[in-house]
Amino acid sequence: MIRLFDQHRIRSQRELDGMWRLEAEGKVCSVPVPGCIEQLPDFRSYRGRVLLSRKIYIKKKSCVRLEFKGVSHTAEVLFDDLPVVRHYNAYTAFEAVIADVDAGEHEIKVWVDNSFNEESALHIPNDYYTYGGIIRPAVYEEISPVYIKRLHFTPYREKGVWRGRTEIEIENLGQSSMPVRLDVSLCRKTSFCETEVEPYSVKRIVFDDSYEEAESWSPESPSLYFADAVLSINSQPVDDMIERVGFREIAIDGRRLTINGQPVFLRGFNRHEDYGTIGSALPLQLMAQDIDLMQEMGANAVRTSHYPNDERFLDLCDERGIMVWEENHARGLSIEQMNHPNFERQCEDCIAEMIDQHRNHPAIVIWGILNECASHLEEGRAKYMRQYEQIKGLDKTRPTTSATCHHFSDICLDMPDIVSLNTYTGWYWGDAVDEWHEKEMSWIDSTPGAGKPVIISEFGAGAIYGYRDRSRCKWSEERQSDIIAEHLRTYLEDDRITGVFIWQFADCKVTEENNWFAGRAKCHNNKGVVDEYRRPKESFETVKELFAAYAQRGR
Ligand code: ADA
Repeated sequence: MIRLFDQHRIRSQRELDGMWRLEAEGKVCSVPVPGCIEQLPDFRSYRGRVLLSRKIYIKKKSCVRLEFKGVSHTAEVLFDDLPVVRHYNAYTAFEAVIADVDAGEHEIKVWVDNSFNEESALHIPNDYYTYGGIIRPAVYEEISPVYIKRLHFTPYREKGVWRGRTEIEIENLGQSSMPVRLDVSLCRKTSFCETEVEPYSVKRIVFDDSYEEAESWSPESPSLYFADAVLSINSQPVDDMIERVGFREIAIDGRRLTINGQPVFLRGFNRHEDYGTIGSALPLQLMAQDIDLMQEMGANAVRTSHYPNDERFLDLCDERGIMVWEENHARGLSIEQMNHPNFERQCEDCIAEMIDQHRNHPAIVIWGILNECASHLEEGRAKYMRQYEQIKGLDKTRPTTSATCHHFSDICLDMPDIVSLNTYTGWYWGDAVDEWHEKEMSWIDSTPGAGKPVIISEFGAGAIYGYRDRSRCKWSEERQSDIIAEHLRTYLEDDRITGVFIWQFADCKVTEENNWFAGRAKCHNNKGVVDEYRRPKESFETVKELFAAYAQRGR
């Protein structure tokens, strides 16, 4: 399954799922796609390049479009042994369009590299695991030489009525100019335009309509609509694209985040895409189960720590009214790591792809960057500035933030719309949570972050599933429950806070190449409220009880 709805009725699209041939180091076997190579007996801790391949059959001479939703972490794709695209980063989609492909059998090869090589600035040994493989769905399509490249929808309110700006890009792969007609339907409104697309070019067409019958999207009532674009040549439909959208406006009102003018309180979890037996290639069933468990605890938000997530997960959040803080791929990078020659480009590529590919999801309410990177240094500040500016240049409709761990020393709080703090009082350092919190809030008031909404973006404690100890000592489920409860009581009572994200939803695997993380029991980050197999720890009930108690009070 590619998305939770059909994106095409006219375009021929088939999924590249199933068993692919895997060749590496003289071994040949087969691996399921989507899937992680680590699920194979000979590749459980493999780091390096593998070659994945399979055949496809093209019914009639056409242009072929390949799209990979996620290959971890670097992909080099060949079509009939010709290189067609290269992509870095496991967490954003990429495509290749190949013109004039003859009917018949063709071969797709993908060199996949998950090594921590010198080219990689973002996939490095870290407190999560970089798996290997085609970890998310992939498709191949037979498209018209003139086709719809993308559809972006931006809702906005005007004089109490919903309006929407629909931007559509049409690409002409052919050598002659092409007269086309474009019809767009949304929420019982249809618009069309007729135009000409020059050879070898992309043309952008913008519709801007009012939608009097549109119901607002909100966490309580997540109404969704299909924007359906059809491209015709000589009155013959040749391509289409369907996107699912929602009518809602995000804003900041004083210290509160608002949706459609209503203040919201984010009761959330940080969630890695990682599951005990299958790594980062979660199928829809397990994504849905994760959201079921988070909602059972009373959560209404999730942070995609620390990278853009699978679109099917975002589709589920759209349908369930789960608010999403999505962020670019970065975790805990020092200024030396931020000075890696590829860092800026790899971050900016990730931001551009994340926003281009995910901006239509109404559930995404915040764009985040650079979790716990060098925001306490002038050198780091310049890089933060560039990334915030890039986001605002691409999408002004969502607030920005970045989770900092530079308590009392962060020098970037003037940039984001929301101040976000990762704080591990009670786990990494002593103090009473409320005392530390007051010190932190006073410090913020002395910075340019004063008066901005504040999110406590991480707090929590480790616990080994099944380890119970009446002394409530460290690593027991009881201690984790106590620490999370103390944090929640402090933050849920504080109306200067507009949201909390518990670290973390589920235990996740970490890399052994870094001693600090490898020191973690089981080589996992054990701060999950459930373990890597989604077995609940004692804190599951504690969170459920406290989220429920405060939800009744509008928190
Ligand atoms: C940091 C980081 C998380 C995780 C956490 C921890 O806040 O943002 O990814 O590593 O620490 O468990 O220590």
